[in-house]
Amino acid sequence: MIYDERIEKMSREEMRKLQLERLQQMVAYAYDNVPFYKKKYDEAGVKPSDIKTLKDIEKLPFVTKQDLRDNYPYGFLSVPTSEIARIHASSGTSGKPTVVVYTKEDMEIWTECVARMVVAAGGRSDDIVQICFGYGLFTGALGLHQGWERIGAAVIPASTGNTERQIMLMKDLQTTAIVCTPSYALRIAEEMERLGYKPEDFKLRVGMFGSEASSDAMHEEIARKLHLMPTDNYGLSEIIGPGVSGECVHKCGMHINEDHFYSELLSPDTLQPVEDGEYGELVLTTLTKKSMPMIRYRTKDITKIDYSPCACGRTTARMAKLRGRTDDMLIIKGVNVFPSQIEGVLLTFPEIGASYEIVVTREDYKDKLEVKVELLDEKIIGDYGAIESLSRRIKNALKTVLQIDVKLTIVDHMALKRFDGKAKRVTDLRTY
Ligand code: DLL
Repeated sequence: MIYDERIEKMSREEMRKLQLERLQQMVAYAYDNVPFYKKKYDEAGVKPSDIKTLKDIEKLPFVTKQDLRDNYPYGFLSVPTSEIARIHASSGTSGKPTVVVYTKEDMEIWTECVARMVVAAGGRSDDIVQICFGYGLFTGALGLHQGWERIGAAVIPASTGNTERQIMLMKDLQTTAIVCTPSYALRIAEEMERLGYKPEDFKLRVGMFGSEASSDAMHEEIARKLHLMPTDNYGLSEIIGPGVSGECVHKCGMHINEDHFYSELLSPDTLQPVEDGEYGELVLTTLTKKSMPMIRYRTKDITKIDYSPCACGRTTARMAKLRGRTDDMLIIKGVNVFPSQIEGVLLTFPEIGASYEIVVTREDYKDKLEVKVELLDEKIIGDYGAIESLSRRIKNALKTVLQIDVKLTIVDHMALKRFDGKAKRVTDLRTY
């Protein structure tokens, strides 16, 4: 099944033509309505009328997450606040989130984009779907919710946590589809086993997983343990939330909603386009967003793109599973964690030194975060009760900021590695 054949099976020439028309309109719209773009383009000496081909997009400056922070909260808004229909936000380093807004029209586009992905993933109107993403400012839960609702499915807004209760709902309400992070899907499978259930005790058949990286092996394990068809889907708050791209059941890359999002792949070093088929940083441009146009937004996500037609009949470009990110943002159990957030907490404890090390591992598909710190306070060296109490206080403070559990290891002063140049604080041992 294809949700919108006209778009999803469009020839490459037609798609390129549609993208160019929309890009020209979007650049002019942004220039006229968002002072940020006017200033940047004037400084760079480019005018909206310079966009004569899609390649001309390369003349335009980039937008980064820092630009969004600098213009917090409404600096990129291109409509009066009275036209805002929804506000979401993603977590940030400084305690201030990145705010993203939608007009009624944007909400409609978002819903359509997710509905296409749901159908591509095998979703049907007779499905009962349990959304196990956190409802709130995060775009994941409501974004997927709207798309499933649009195709006529029954939606259970279960939200996150309380896995035993999730499983009870899944069984009693005869859930046929689940939406969550891939690691949470495995957590559910583990808990089902512990409770003595077998996959046959459930009616699950479809799983849509996203918001964090997952490997093919992980999907195979989910399929084996939950007896469902798992697919991956990708998105980011700044662009729309979930709905940028999603796998079909052939699982050979995530189909990009190209009529709404124009993608470029650039070398993060030279910022020039990579060769066809090579990995590069994904740079996205919203072609239709009314409230907060994003033109050449640097996602920092590394992927590659395949333009060949897919066995499902869709002609839209497919992006490969992400290979990583160019910046230091870690995604742990689906939660965005910046080393600087950890550093901020550690610095409030005078008993420990300024050196620290962050180690991320993945055991049984579960992310684990370890933070190593050095004990400075000579008064408590050898006093195990005092060290234990300090450790508990640091762990609690980290949990409050990060919202995930941290393993804290306190080592002797000078036991951690020192650096001459730039310090490497993070060791990510996950292989995905
Ligand atoms: O995670 C949007 C989303 C929600 C996508 C639910 C899919 C499902 P943010 O919180 O802004 O938005 O985080 C965006 O998460 O730049 C990627 O680094 C990462 N990410 C999202 N989807 C995937 C995926 C949502 N399928 C950041 N695979 C992005 C790997 C992903 N990483």
